[in-house]
Amino acid sequence: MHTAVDTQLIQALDSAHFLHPFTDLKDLQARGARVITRAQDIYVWDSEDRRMLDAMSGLWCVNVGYGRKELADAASQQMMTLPYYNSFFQTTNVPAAKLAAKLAALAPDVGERSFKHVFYSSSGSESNDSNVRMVRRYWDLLGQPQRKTIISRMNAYHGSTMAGASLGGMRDMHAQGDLPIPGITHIGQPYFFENGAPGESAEDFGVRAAGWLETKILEVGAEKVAAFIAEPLQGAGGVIIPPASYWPEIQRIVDKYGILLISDEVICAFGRLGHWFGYEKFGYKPDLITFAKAITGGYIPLGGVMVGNRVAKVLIEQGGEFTHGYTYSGHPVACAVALANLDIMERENLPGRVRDDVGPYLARAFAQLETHPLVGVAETCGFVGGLVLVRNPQTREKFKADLNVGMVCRGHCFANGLIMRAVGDRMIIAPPLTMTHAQIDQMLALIVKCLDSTYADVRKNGWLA
Ligand code: PXG
Repeated sequence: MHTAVDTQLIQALDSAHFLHPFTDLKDLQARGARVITRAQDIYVWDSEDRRMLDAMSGLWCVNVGYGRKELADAASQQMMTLPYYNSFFQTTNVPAAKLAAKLAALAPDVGERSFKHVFYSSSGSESNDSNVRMVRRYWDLLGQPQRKTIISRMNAYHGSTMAGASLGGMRDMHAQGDLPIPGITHIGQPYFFENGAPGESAEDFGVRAAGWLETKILEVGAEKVAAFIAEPLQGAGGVIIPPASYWPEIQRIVDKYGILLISDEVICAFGRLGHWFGYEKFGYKPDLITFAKAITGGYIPLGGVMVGNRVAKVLIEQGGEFTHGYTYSGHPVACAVALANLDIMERENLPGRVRDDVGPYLARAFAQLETHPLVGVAETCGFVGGLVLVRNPQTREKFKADLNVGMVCRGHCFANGLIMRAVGDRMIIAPPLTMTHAQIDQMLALIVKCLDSTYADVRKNGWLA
């Protein structure tokens, strides 16, 4: 169904009044925003009725695909029953309580770190702010108030609030906000392609990169470190997949110094890596898990922190009132949609499907891209993928950053009806987990077409080696 939309009118209203996130507004006003009007399955349409294959699941969230009537029905029913009530003053609501129990049941039991409790927010950023509050409260309650420092990683993304952006390791964000806030420090990322030494194996590099955590702990003073926060794999940073040796070594180090481990799974949870949670894929044991995005398939905002027993026990038994929370903590409509969404994921076995079927299928197809003359490396993990555009695949020589080859490629993607993200010259995908083999083939054919067009451009411009 195509409903006519006046593109120019919407673009004019948009330019005049809507301050977009992470956007050069002057540039957007000059070019006009793309107006997205509807979506179904793995496709979105713009106001000119152009169809695009959404290989980014919206923004890493529409894991179940678009057009799920059950989710709309769950929202509608809950809105008519109880659209809102707070959970502050000794009150709860049915979906929030049921969802907390459901999440606790989904997280695998890892002993002291079992997850039986959930703290709700409405986004990943807020959830990470809650993490900072909770972690510092935990150490205060244990009589170690000097443990304030949280260690994170360069090029991590943990959100856009003051604490979220501080935890994140994006230099541009720090530069604009006089960040990070005190008590947050960063180590290098485990990006073998960029940071591996000549002759070093990926596994050796993984252990070396994890070792930067120990170095930092000792530099700060072990008795002052509260927690280490990391994404299982870095999403917004460009789908940086750590070598298999990385996480076990991180686990050894956090255990050695007794510091808390926060797994920011805003992108990696809910089937993305072929498991309910990303830490299962890499085999470590976090104390806290940040979630948002795909918990509701992106159909409505919801986020939160799953609080492991080690922390929950102290907060509950020794903490008294925790002076922290949001108007929308445990929002009944968002929680009802999340429950319906998890039902879909269970019924269609989406995590298992990614692990055993479409994930390996995508991995094989994506690896073929390494034969393309513009591609230095092409790798996947579950249902995310990243490839690097390079000047010379043999030597893996990069293009000069100011040529913006990634943006050239992204332009070809839009022109050819494919939505793919560019992070520098790393092209990334995170498609809906519902994709069929035929749709994966279709996506790969589009990717090849866009790579070919990009190659023709860089060749014409004389940018090749
Ligand atoms: N943690 C992680 C790991 C994320 O990926 C957040 C926290 C913040 O979530 P909210 O809901 O506050 O946005 C995120 C969000 C991109 C992009 O360009 C990625 C995110 C957000 C915006 C853009 O890839 N991830």
